Amino acid sequence: MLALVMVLQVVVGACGDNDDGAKVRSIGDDGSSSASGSASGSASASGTAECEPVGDIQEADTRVDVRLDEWVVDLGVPAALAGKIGFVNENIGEEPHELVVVDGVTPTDLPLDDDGALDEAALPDGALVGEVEAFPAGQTCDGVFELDPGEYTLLCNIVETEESGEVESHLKEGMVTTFTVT
Ligand SMILES: [Cu+2]
Repeated sequence: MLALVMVLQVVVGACGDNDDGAKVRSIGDDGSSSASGSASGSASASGTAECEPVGDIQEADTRVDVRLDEWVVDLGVPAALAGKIGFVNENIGEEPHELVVVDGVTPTDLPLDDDGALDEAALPDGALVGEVEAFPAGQTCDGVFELDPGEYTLLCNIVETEESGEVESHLKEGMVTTFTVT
């Protein structure tokens, strides 16, 4: 399995070298480098960072399978009990994706910017719980968040600018869903 993952990473890395002109950004990107030290320079340069897990999935009280694809956030279960909830995010698509966790703001009430992406700064204080930042297709990247009872919105907030100048917001394309914690 490890060998397979390494092969996939090499493939992804190769794609990153062949710059197709698309740019990827994600909210909360502070430019920090991978703590694992395994991310290749080319991947970082293209904006397609390797997986940086959030928290320790081994410490999660509950695991929720999440499948990220163009253009859907597909949850294995729609709800879970409060506590440390570990989202096991599998990117089954062809592009990098991420998972942003928002507390108490429904999909239709999300503040949007001009690109149709979530305007993080316009969220109410404390609504942005956290995120698993963009990671490549074919990989699985975990994120553990301590969640109180409530209604949450999960989304991918990647925006790509094509060479043509066309802007593609993954949120606008439909990568958003709701999740209930009881
Ligand atoms: Cu996405």
